Amino acid sequence: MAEPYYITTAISYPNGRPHIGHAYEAIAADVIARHRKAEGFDVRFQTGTDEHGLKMAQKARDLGITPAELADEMSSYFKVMCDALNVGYDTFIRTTEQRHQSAAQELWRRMEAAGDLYLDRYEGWYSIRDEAYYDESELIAGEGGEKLSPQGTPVEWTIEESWFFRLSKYQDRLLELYRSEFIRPESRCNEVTRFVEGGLRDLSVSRTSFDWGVPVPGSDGHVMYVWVDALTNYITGLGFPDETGDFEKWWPADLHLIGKDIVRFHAVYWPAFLMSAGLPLPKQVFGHGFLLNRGQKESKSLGNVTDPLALADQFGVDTLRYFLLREVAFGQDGSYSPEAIVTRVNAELANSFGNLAQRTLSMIFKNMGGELRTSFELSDADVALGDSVALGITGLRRAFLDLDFSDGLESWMRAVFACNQYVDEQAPWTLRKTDPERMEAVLMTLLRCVRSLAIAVRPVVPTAIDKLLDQMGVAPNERDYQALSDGLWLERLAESGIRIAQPVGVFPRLEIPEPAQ
Ligand code: ME8
Repeated sequence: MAEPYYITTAISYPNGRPHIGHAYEAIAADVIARHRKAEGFDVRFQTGTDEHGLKMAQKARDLGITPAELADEMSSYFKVMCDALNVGYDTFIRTTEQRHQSAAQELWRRMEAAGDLYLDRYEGWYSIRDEAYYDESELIAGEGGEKLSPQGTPVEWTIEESWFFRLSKYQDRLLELYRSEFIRPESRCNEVTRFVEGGLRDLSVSRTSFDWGVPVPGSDGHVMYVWVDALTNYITGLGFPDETGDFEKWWPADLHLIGKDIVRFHAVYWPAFLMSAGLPLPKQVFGHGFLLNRGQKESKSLGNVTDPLALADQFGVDTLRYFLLREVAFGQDGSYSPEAIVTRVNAELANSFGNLAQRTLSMIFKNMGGELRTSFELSDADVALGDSVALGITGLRRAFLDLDFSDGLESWMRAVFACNQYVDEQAPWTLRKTDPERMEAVLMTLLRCVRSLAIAVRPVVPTAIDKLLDQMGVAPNERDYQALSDGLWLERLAESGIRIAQPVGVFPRLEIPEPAQ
């Protein structure tokens, strides 16, 4: 039976429309999910929206609507974004769903039963934007000398009666956990380790100043701190508190993919809540970097906020996906601009791989009447090319398993370059007159390489690759990595008499857009 693999993204605040950071995270998670499927895992992929908390309540008030109305409208845009970007989640959780309330309340009861919750008074610096309290020592000074959170957001001195979670009790167990590969990349693991080594204070986990949240069981007037509720989403989607069925099959999650700003919540609070409730811990938390617009953070005041769907419309969904994973070293911050997208995609997808595939198919169409051969004699050069391609693909697979996408794609590109060099050296267009049999062997060698390279990169650019594989007569159920060895394909070719028709390019060259007037 296939091994289960459960991956989640953060659930986004639907207090506005999705931005490029949301698109980046969703695309990366989708590529991981598709890659794991191609590797033969049984994959479950969950995303969703985080609809409670003060941030949502305040935004709704500003707009003169209820938080539920705001959540309903905005949450739908996140689903639209996933559909538009070909992000194939299995579950989309909304934290205002009844099933989620039940799950969060059950987690609460278990933490209470473990003796980890107590009532006290809370005073501290609270950032509504981050939905987090900060210690005085963590604050930074703004331009006008005002106090700001470490994320640069405004903080207010807040006093309220609150339930507390005995976070301090879990310090040693958490530090022990960080000695495994629980937090990645390493730099984030070091940050969190230093934070926890500095000593943990108990965490305020309920609010009385507003009611837009999950009610605390048996404690009128208290709603749960939004992060307690939000983190629970990862098990709500599996049917918790029912611990049979999906929960049993998929929990613990293999990977929580999140941005670097929320690593602390996932690597400190979440495992501590789970330890308290006696539930297994997720296997890994990966904090990816931030995406910057020409090196700058997007913000309404700078007027540089990009709608990810407009970007996808302009450049194509597959090409945007490829660019984001290829350009940014996963885990670090990255920058994008229309020029960078066009340059990267033209060089690698259009001119290198696209051109290779198009040249190969059209030469087979023109010079062999589209008919394929299943037996041909291989020269040393053909065998060497096959080896280079296999090496490139092994490099991609290994790097992708390690979430090192840009390295993986670089390895794949090296194999594409080897193919293009082979075409130039073998010059099949001259063989046509001098040695047609050799020409056929060259074109078939290329076709085999194109097929393998296409299958390898399919998790990143699924739509274009499926169009290409359709043109090559590769059956839809023979596009996973198991099909990389081409014995099966050649056998089917022999039976089916597939022909290559006049090919249609799948990676068009892009133009750098004119700057807006
Ligand atoms: O943090 N580049 O929601 P959110 C890359 N609801 N990633 C970015 C980014 C950028 N410029 N800006 C944000 C929340 N992100 C909580 C999560 S999970 C139980 C609750 C990432 O809508 C961010 O790091 O502010 C996070 O992983 C995700 O987008 C959602 O951010």
